Amino acid sequence: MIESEKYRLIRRAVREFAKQEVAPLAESIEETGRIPKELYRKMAQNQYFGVTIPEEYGGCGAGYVAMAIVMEELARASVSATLYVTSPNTLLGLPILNYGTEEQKEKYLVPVMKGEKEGTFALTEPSAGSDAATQNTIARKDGDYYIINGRKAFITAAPLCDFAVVFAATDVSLGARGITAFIIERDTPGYSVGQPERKMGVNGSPTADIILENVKVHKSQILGEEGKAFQMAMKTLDSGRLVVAAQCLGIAEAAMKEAVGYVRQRRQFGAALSEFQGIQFMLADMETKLCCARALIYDAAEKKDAGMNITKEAAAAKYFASEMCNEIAAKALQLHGAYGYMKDYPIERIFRDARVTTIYEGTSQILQTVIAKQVLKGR
Ligand code: COS
Repeated sequence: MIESEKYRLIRRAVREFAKQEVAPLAESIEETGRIPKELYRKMAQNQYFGVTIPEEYGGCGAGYVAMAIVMEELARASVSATLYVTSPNTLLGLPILNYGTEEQKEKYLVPVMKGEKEGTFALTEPSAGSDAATQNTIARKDGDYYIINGRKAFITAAPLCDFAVVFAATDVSLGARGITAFIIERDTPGYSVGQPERKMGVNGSPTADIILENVKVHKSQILGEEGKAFQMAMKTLDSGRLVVAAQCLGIAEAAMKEAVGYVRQRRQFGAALSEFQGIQFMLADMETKLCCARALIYDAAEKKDAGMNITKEAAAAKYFASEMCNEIAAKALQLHGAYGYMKDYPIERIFRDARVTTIYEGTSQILQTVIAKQVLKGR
């Protein structure tokens, strides 16, 4: 299916865009800490922010196989650039699309698709990472309003965003069933953003805390139903994890390309490294794992497009692909020897960018528990 004419055309177009528009800026994106406005505008124009979002809200409704292709191709050029694409298509866009009122979709989703507004998904807290249901951000009802206090941590693009979908406990005694999501605009009194974190990789997308101090929001800013936001977050993460897996595939492809290019030209002991069988064994193992990840990812994407539940498939794809891209990036760096440790070679950045993928949108260990739960339920 991914070799059909339709998907081949999409891949060719995105690959060309990544090569012409993104790759030449990859280093400067890291240095400036964000993608240039012009690139952001071009991404919006190409509808990369709405691959999974229907046309009526400004997307192109091309589905998850197409989304995986877009992610894979863009990630080959710049992982930071893909972070601007994941949020509108999954963590931010899907809750608004699937649970928002028409008014909320018009006000928040449509401008995001056009690249006129940026938003983010604020679930994680300093002490609620893997244990996402134990929210310490509290929303206290006050007539038609809620007063929200708390701190959200490691929030993607927080310094750039106009609004956030913030998760908060409206009834702590109910645990996962007492969590509600609110759309909160950045200029609401009491909403502030922390200093951008100093990160190991993906430095072209700023990450920061969102601090909420007596933030007063009207009940019309609730996204979905009161107390139902945890399930909403989990369902959204199923799609998010699939898209991160495709990002990992692009990272691994980039690492392979660097490794192959290097071992072909580097000569030691009178021969190119590529002529040594030990090196060939390494490349063979790397390529085999990459192909396994590709199969898992596109199988999950086809199932998602067919309307199936992909909790297990998305977790397995992200678990395998993120571990795989770290292994391949590490081996590709190893094949470069000391040169790979130098910032002059792209593999140094690829290696650092890969590292976060086994952590965000569910650590490998959490994904193992998700997969195990599904396996035990289904047999
Ligand atoms: N789809 C729909 N509903 C889901 C779901 C899914 N994939 N996963 C869980 N739920 C529902 C459960 O059915 C349950 O609903 P009921 O209360 O109606 O029974 C509810 O959510 C609570 O589920 P569970 O008991 O499994 O919750 P836990 O607190 O044990 O947490 C994990 C489950 C650990 C899997 C979850 O907290 C998680 O994914 N943590 C990682 C968070 C993460 O990825 N953070 C990254 C932030 S975004 S960068």
